[in-house]
Amino acid sequence: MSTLDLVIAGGTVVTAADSYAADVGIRNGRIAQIGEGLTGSDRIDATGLLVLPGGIDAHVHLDQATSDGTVMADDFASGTRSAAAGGNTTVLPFALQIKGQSLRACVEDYHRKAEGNCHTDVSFHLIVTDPTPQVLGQELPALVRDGYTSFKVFMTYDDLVLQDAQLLDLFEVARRERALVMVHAEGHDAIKHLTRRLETEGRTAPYYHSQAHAQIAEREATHRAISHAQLMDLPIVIVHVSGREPMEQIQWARARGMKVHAETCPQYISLTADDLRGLNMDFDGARYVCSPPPRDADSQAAIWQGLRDGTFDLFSSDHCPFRFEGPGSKDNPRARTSFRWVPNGIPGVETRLPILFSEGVSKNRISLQRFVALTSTNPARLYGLYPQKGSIAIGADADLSLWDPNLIQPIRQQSLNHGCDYTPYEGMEITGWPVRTLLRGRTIARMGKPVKEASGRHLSRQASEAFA
Ligand code: DUC
Ligand code: ZN
Ligand code: ZN
Repeated sequence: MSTLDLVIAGGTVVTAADSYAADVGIRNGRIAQIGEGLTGSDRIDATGLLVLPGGIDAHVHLDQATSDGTVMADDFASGTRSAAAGGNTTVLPFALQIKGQSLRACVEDYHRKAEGNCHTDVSFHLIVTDPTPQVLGQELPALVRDGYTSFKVFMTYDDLVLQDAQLLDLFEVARRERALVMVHAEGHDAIKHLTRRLETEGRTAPYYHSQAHAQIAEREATHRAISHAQLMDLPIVIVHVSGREPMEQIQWARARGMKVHAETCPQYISLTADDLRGLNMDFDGARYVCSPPPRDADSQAAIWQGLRDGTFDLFSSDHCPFRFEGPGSKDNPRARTSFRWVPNGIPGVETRLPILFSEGVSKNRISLQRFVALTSTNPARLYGLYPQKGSIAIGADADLSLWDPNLIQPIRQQSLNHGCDYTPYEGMEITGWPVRTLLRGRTIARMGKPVKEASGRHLSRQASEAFA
């Protein structure tokens, strides 16, 4: 047998099933041997470190068009550099169809933005906003067959919302083509009604975003999406579940044998609606505006329970970065007039894994195995990347993140690599950090700093295991 290119020696290998002491041997970018006393041309000493499959962040927004022309703070270069520094080796951003645009054209356009700029591997989900007969009958089926095997739909936002009849049409195509649908479940009419009422009452500060996007509206839409999926016999993913009530809908469906998968995000365990109050109901609260918004302590406790008991399959960042200073937010005169104009989204691709590790593993709320399942193995399985990605096994890509479980340091904006000018988690004390990230056996980040070269590729994907 030929020599190994690299051995990660002396660490503790952690997968979604096990933890054990072993060396990991890498050849031609793949894991070639797992065992004791391995030797190779090169060696990384992982004594005292955990060796995990690289993080897979299945929900990030990079360089995505917005309805008012606000530019996202991260393009592919900065967003994937930030991802790599945070222990990720693959991210899944969204190729968004603008209404009236061909879906194929928007995918090609997104590839042009990504080409040569990726520091991690990437694979595109689609966002379908205009399900014309051409999209339903030709473009979408062809794209799914080309390896874009998942797409997102929105139940709110004026420029993105789909009516129930359109959702049902899309679900039918998804069932036939075996595409996994990700649902943004918030009831549009309820949000519009509450927004109007709050504005009439003069309640326009960023905090009121959390009241307009009420948990009841999320619960209702979650149930509606589940019912549509049941009618079409379709597995779905409810993304960015924020609290107890929508989560209970998912449990209700699962208890009846429906294939409803669920994702939650760092903001729903680390923030509450009170953060949107800012210093004194001022504009500082705009730093925490995202949809759905963070809820309350009761919802945080429910989300933790769901992370432990398997209600949640996925823990993604929903990285959706807008700068606080500049036309995107603080200096946008419209945003000052009402929360409705504040861009919905916060950064988090670099802090997702440290937050879950620290709050979950280090504080004994979840096991290391569950951490790996939620952040790498399940996303790989659900989005058609397994077993190439998401595990430490012979033949898999050598995508690894090495963790120092005892390294304690706070999250600081000045140390992050994203294009955003703030982090909502400033000062949060973190125990356990990724100290080195490898993509196909090449180091892409060390001690929170990405390397220069961009060696990431676009991955075409299989059908989701949800259809198995
Ligand atoms: N939905 C997302 O998935 N991300 C940011 C904003 C939103 O509404
Ligand atoms: Zn969404
Ligand atoms: Zn999102």
